[in-house]
Amino acid sequence: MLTALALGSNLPSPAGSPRQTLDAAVLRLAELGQVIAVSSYYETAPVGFADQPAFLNAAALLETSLQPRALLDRLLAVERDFGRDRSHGIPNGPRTLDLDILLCDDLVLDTPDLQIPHPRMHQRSFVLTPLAQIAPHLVHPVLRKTMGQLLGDFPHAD
Ligand code: PH2
Ligand code: MG
Ligand code: MG
Repeated sequence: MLTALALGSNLPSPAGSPRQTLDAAVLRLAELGQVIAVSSYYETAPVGFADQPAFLNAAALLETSLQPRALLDRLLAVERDFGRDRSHGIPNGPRTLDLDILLCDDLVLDTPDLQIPHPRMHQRSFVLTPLAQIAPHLVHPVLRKTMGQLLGDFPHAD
């Protein structure tokens, strides 16, 4: 299935700076399927918890035969390999690496630990800006708008 992923980092990881971390994370994604596209890296102001470093955010398209639940487990393992520690994190706080599933084809899934589409993706320009760069015509299966349209809905899209 064609999967859209969000990548984010705002702390150094064992791979180095956030930029080096995203570079290394993309290489790990290639172990999970075929990486179809990777966006530019965007420096973004933190959303939700302001007192933390700026993020580096990106999006990727991954063609994978893994089912979403299995893909999530693999992404969480990659996050851990890059030093992500979920045991004492502030919600929305700083992280070495965040890998989120945004969309999987036109699947709609609502389980306690995995919701697809990502429930906040359409409210976050740090997600929509990179995703609309690489997949402007991809359609949100619930809102029935393209990524380009969702980004355009932002009054102050940057
Ligand atoms: N991730 C969050 C919370 N806030 N802000 C930015 N700019 N980028 C993120 O990736 C981000 C965030 C929780 O996942
Ligand atoms: Mg996230
Ligand atoms: Mg996450």
